[in-house]
Amino acid sequence: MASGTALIYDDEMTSYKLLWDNPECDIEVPERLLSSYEQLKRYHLLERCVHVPVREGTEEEIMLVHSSEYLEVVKSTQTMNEEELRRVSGNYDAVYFHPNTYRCAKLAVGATLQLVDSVMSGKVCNGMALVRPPGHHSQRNAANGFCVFNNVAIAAQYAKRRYGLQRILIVDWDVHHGQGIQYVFEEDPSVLYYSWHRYEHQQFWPLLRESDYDAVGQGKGKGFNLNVPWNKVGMGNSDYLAAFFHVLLPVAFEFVPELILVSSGYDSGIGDPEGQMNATPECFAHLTHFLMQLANGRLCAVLEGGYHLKSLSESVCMTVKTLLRDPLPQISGEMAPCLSAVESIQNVRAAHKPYWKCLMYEVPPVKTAAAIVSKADAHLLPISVQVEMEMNAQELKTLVSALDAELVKEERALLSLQNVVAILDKILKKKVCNGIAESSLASVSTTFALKHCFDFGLQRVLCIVVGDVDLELDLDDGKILLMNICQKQQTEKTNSKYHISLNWREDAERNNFFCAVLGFILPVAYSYQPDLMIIVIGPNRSLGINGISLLTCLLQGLAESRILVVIQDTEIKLVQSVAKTLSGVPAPDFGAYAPASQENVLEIKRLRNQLQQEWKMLRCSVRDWISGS
Ligand code: X5A
Ligand code: ZN
Repeated sequence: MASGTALIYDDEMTSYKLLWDNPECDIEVPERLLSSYEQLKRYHLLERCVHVPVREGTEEEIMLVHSSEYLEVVKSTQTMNEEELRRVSGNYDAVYFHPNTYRCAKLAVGATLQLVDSVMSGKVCNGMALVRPPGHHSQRNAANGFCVFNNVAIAAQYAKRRYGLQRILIVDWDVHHGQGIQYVFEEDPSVLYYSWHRYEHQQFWPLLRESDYDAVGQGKGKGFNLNVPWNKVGMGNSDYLAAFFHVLLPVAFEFVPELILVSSGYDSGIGDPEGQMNATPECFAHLTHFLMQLANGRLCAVLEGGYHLKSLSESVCMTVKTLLRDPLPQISGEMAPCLSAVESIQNVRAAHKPYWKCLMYEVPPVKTAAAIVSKADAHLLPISVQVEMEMNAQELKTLVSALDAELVKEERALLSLQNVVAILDKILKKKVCNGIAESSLASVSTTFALKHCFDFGLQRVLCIVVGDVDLELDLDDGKILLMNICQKQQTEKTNSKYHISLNWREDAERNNFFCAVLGFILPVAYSYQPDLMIIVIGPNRSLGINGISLLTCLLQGLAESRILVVIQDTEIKLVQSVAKTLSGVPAPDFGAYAPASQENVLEIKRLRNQLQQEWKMLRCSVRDWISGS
């Protein structure tokens, strides 16, 4: 990997200045460059850099961003007298021309491109260009805000062309919005433009609506323009760091830039008359350091604004020192962003949520959905559970009539389906992982739900019925494995591979249903490998809430945890606990170990013997294994 830091500077860029009285422009002085350069010398940073000469940007290069008409206008200012210069300057917002402006503007473009070439060729790893005039406000047909040619925008277009780059990140930490850069790349997803700027609800120059956080880019470029508007002055180190942590850096790491261009204005630093912000020079060391971790360290910093000579030159030094890989200085101040900063950050993040995964998945996806008949009971559900309104009646009718022409005629049956279908639909479409639905006719709605599953294309559904719910199902083809957990002691009962009755009498004092779950239900379920599970809970249950919770918890290992729990309305008091279990609360405490009753132990044994040929996960002895193979 390349090492070394380029520094690009030429005295000649100090050869233009404001010739008349104009309080808006008089801060942009040649001393900005001189004092920065002197300070680099004083800190012995200059001698540690690789010096690259400047050159003029060519007309062709300038026209990567600007029109030839505009280029001709700027060119024509070389030979103008003061009066003519004033007139041309007056055609633009916050601009002054001097006979040397054109020459310096060409050098500023060329210096920036020399820097890009030094980094892209591997001559150095990173670098800084100290240039005047700045560039980020200038536009295709206009000078603006002391800027003549858009050095950084030209550099990005140049790097795309010359080096075939596909992703360039432009970080504009100048305190003004680089609207010129935004306009150039608005529709271009290959250039991600990030700018924070003093905004004050559009009361600060350049007073543009499109500087706000909701300007996210256009067309193919949506998501590739990030504006962080500061609505208060006095933003400091912690506000800038927070914007980096919570907006720029996550997106930049997801973007994976191949080159970083920094529109490196220091009017965002403490003491600056334009910015009125509070960030200390050390802050720029940290900002630089973070950006150096991207794009293989390929970073080009290009001077934009910065009007407090001391603050400017110290901040330039901090940037160069960091590029040279010196240890980072301590950052001062209480590390807490202010409310207004956090508001802006929140707004940008929200505006960009549709475009960046790192912002999208910050809220965990809804795991559990619930639909219950009485919405008044909704408060019983854990807050993470999404409460569903039942499906709209027409939608439901269409769906039902497609699958069951008879059912659609029965009003009561139809009603009982609403909740179940609404939740099942969400699960099948993977909008939620699992869900719970109350039904007035659990048998009808479960039967229908199963039809809907197969219509959707599922292969195997495990259906566990707890309590009295009669399902009329065709169980021969193995698409459904039906397991009834009941308390009726049916002596004459034949268990088949896909229809199993487990007679389980819960012992009031002892919570030992886990014997049945581990010894029988789970091995069978794992052998079956369902792609959805439906647990139906009806009246006359032989299982209490603890048993049901345990079952629900442990079954989540199957079918990507896709479980639909259908609860008959008589059993509504279970909703809260089941919803908790589904949303991830661990199974309830089972108390001290107690062996299962003799009847229960025998029942498990009997079922194991009957079914271990079919469901091989039931084997737990060598004898089982031999007899089964
Ligand atoms: C490059 C830059 C600022 C122009 C301010 C005009 N321009 N009020 O910082
Ligand atoms: Zn600025």
